[in-house]
Amino acid sequence: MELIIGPRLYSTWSLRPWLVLKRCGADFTVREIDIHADREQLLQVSPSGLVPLLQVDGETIWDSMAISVWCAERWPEARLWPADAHARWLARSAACEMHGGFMALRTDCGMGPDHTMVGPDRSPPPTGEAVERDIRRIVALWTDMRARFGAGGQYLFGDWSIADAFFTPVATRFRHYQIDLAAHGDDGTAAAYRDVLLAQPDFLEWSADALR
Ligand SMILES: N[C@@H](CCC(=O)N[C@@H](CS)C(=O)NCC(=O)O)C(=O)O
Repeated sequence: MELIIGPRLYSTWSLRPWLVLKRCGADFTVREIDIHADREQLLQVSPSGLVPLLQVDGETIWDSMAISVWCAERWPEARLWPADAHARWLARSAACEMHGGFMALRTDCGMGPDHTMVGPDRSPPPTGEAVERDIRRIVALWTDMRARFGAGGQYLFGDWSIADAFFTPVATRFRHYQIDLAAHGDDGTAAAYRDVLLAQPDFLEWSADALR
């Protein structure tokens, strides 16, 4: 089984299914393609011209959410969605909102050049109504889900789930762009959750590999 990804430094879409596969304990190899410098290699393997892709059982599964859902089917014991039905409905809603939305945040706060960067070299916070709206919405979503379903653990729905994989790149953006969550309605819950995502061991492994 091979996961084909873009450069670890900025391919946020690649990070998500990689975290999910790690969580499953999957035995997989990784092929990193420089998607801008090596378009030819990308187009040879990718029907959509995008990464990530999972090559498995003679098929190429494309799209980070499709790969994550495939993992949830293949490894039910990994409990990639919450066991509680209400939590599960909303975990899927939250992950899908991230997968399909927050365009202003994505546009104004690109992942590069270095999502692991901390200290004085970090980028200044973005300005603009649309990105402010996205940040407020994420703070409200995180706060609400943590309050309702987070009691059993540190993650959005208690135990780690696919929703956490999808929000990890948001946490890196909040750190990199020095976004003051309190100024966007946070009572401390969202900042604490951001820090949990940034300290998750698999994410730290990805970050270390990215800087190698
Ligand atoms: N909805 C897709 C989005 C994938 C995507 O946009 N991937 C970016 C890399 S982070 C890409 O392959 N870009 C290559 C290009 O635009 O040429 C998913 O979830 O996998």
